[in-house]
Amino acid sequence: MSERANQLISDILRRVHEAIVENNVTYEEYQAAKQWFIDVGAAGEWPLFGDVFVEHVVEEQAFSNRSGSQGTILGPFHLPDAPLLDAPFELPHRPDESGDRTRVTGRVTDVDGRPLANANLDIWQADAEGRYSGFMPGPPDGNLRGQVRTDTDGRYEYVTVIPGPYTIPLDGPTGRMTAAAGWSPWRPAHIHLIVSAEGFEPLVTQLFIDSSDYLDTDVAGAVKPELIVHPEPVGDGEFAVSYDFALAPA
Ligand code: MBD
Ligand code: FE
Repeated sequence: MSERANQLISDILRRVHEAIVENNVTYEEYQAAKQWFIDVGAAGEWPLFGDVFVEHVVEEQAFSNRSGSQGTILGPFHLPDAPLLDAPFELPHRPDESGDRTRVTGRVTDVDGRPLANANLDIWQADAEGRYSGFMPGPPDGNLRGQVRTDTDGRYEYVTVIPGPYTIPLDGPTGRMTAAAGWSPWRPAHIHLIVSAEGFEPLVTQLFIDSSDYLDTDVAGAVKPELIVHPEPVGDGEFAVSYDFALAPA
């Protein structure tokens, strides 16, 4: 028996019990909730549900006192072992990949601004239609997933396309719950990154595109103002974004 488990489980159940009493929950509502739990499991949506509705509070709590750049939630769509890219550092994509072509550049430093050479950036994102490779029909395996390393000045760059906003599946139990509550099911357009370097805390974060809808109504509650970027047109229909990451010591 773990005192931590006793404390946490008791506290969560007490709050559920209080919600039932305060809202006069009926037997019909209890049976519907039980069926909904079953449906979430059958649909394989517990990771989605957790990362959309719970993870942001864990992230804020875990890292509220960390120095360096802001992080945000990991979400359910990271895959390990994305290819390490060489110049010209283009995330793998289809020949006719839609979306505005964009070069992302910047530096990785420690919290005092000293450059970190050979830091790793593990990058993944949805395509222009909001679909993640490996999880949704459409994009081929590995699409818009890759890793790059910083040079001796701590500089990195990669080329991608601006992702589209993402909606949680509307026909599944998580989407049905969201619709029942009258909430928006959308996440604003974002690029995921894990920035890591020897001797530093890995930074799990996202960059949000400032022209996207839903920045103020992210269903996952994961937008932070410091993480919103403005892609600048650089001609020929292409864009550029610059963003620097400062890593906290391990
Ligand atoms: C996403 O793309 C995402 O980043 C999160 C956190 C949850 C659902 C979909
Ligand atoms: Fe995402």
